[in-house]
Amino acid sequence: NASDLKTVQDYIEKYRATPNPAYTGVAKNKNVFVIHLESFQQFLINYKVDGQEVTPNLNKLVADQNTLSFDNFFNQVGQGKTSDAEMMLENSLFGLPSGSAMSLYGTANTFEAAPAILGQQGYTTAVMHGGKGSFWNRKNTYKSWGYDFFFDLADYTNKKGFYLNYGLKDKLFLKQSSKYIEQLPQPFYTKIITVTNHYPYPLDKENQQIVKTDTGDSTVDGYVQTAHYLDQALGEFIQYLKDTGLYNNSLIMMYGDHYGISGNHKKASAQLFGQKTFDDFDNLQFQRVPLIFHMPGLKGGVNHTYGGEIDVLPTLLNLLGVNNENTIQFGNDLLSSANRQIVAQRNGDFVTPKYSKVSTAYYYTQTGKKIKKPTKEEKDELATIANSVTSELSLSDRVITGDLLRFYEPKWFKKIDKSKYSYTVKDT
Ligand code: GP9
Ligand code: MN
Repeated sequence: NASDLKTVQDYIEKYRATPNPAYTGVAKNKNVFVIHLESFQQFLINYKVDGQEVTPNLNKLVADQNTLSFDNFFNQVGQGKTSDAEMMLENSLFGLPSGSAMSLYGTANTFEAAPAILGQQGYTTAVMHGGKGSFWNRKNTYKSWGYDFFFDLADYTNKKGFYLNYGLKDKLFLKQSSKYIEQLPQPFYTKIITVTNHYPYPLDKENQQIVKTDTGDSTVDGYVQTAHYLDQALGEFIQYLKDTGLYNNSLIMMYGDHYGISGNHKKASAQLFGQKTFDDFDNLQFQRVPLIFHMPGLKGGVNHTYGGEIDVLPTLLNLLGVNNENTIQFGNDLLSSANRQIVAQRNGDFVTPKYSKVSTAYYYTQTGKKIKKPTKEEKDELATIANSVTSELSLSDRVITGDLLRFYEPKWFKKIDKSKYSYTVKDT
């Protein structure tokens, strides 16, 4: 009920980090491309197989002086995988402890999502995905989030050999997306969801343009190949943006949604890094995924702040100069010096610049050494962090399971009328 909302609001206001004013509005009224890099982990950046870069295009992008990237940025998904990433990125709300929040609550709940917020700032908003529109209940959830358009598999040409695993192959998908992109009134906000780099990483022969790794674990070894393919697709897409001039008036944001190599492949993971072992601590650190912002004129560099997917929306809204006061968002601006840098995992584990927790074990983040006998001071610090992790996760769950945003009516935000969104999805 409404008093639950007050509890949530009090918590959020207590820890809200004032956004970094040096970045406020630097991307005002720019088009925004949000590019979802399927199963893409941070370690792939600058990783080489047999001397060959797996992701030359992303490496070049990250090194660009107008690219701001984060190297201590973590995925925070649970069972909802891609859908949890989408929920966090566009609402700054966590996925649920089990199941997918988009599937369970996406249709009925009230949201204050990025497309709704930006739509009210004059943006046209669209999602493009070469997979089935019913997957993860996207077709309904996107209406609740205020997306003007959703282009799914049915809106793309799908000839023999175009489709692989969960959707159109990324190169074909991105190429065909141009016809929709070019029709969007500017400024636009468009989320482009890639899919080829998805478990179990199959790829047709002609697109295999880098050798597999040789750990002997058949699912792990294909990962670099599909990641390389995704990188090539991105390279072509960036070239397209340059050719059309969109590159010059757009902010490009890219993120990896979650791991590609799960914790069930520790032996192979150790081999990827020439390590003897790969323990729970290593696996937690392995949850890093890229977060990249590129825009001509953007003050770039590699930022080492610890953060996660929950923090993206406030960071993005600050770059776009959109007022974000009093919002029900659990994340904070990653560029703010007041960001507490406590990165929750959905299961209650956490990472901070100082400490990492995996189930009942604590480690020093910088060395990976287990904390066997914490001092009194360390104990207190760890308890404080653990408390705030539990609080933010459970309060976020209350927002979703109690549909609390229906009670929230800030003056600056008009609630989304779902019935006004008429796009249909033909695969069901
Ligand atoms: C399918 C895709 C995959 O449309 O987004 O989702 P995932 O299996 O990664 O959660
Ligand atoms: Mn995914």
